[in-house]
Amino acid sequence: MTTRAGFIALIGEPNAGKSTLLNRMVGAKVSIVTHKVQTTRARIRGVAMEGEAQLVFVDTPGLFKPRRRLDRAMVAAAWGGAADADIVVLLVEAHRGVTEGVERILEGLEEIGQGRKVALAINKIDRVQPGHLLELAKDLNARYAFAETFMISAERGHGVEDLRKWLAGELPEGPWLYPEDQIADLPMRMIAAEMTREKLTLRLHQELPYQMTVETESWQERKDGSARVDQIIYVMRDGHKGIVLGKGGETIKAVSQAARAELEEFLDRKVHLFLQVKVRPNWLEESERYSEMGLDFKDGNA
Ligand SMILES: Nc1nc2c(ncn2[C@@H]2O[C@H](COP(=O)(O)OP(=O)(O)OP(=O)(O)O)[C@@H](O)[C@H]2O)c(=O)[nH]1
Ligand SMILES: [Mg+2]
Repeated sequence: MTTRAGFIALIGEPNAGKSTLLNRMVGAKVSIVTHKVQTTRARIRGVAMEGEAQLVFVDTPGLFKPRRRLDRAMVAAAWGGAADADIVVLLVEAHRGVTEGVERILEGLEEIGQGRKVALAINKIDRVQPGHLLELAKDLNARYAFAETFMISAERGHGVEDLRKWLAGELPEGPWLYPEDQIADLPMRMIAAEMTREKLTLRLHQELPYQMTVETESWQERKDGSARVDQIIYVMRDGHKGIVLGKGGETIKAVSQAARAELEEFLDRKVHLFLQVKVRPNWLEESERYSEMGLDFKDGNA
């Protein structure tokens, strides 16, 4: 029996559907998904099996023009993920086509693509007429020598099977990198913080999701088999604290309930989740916040 294993980095513009694709490949929600851009902040690995091949998918933050320190650290993490991978899959949104952002990523690929295969996945094909797709595939292939092109809908699952099979065949021969039943390697406290951040992001408007972060401060196992999880939501201003709490605390209550339900489902046991909001005007410049997110603080230097 010849086993294969390796890392497959999913890259693309914010909102391209990278996390959705990772979750579909793994068959579980490992990485959070929202309709807003810049949801994923660090590299998140998810493991999938295809025959004798172990595919370790690396979800990355979207690639965009960074402005803040956090943006720079996110973009560095994304390119770093691509540089460490055996295979890179670039996701491009079918209905948006070759945007300026996609052009910039193609430039970056000239270097990162050296020494590894790069596949193109045109995603969200459910949003366009099939006629557009061939033209877009041709255009993109004229700009970069992709090893293969796939038309997929990460959300609905179209084309995902073909992509997985192709990736399995392209990975190097070698022993598996994770135990067969492992699907993720992010610590549970981080997964739990991400779940809360997802629920907050879905409820908060405009810039607020980009100005907050969530950390799991403590995790206690209880004798009855349940877990007590304490998390802190860091915001930058007093006004933001009020928005996160909501009238009579209704927003934070709803967020807490939704996050707890998801966490309980993931762990298959009871969870007591306690959320606290703290104002920390400078959290975007604190190295500890970055290590909690799984990002390199130094990468955020201008
Ligand atoms: N119609 C449609 N929507 C999709 C598809 N794949 C993903 N989406 C939606 O696109 C939005 C962004 O998906 P994500 O998976 O969070 O995108 P991402 O690339 O991880 O985004 P960032 O983490 O911000 O870089 C979500 O609302 C998804 O439900 C698809 O195949 N079709
Ligand atoms: Mg994402």
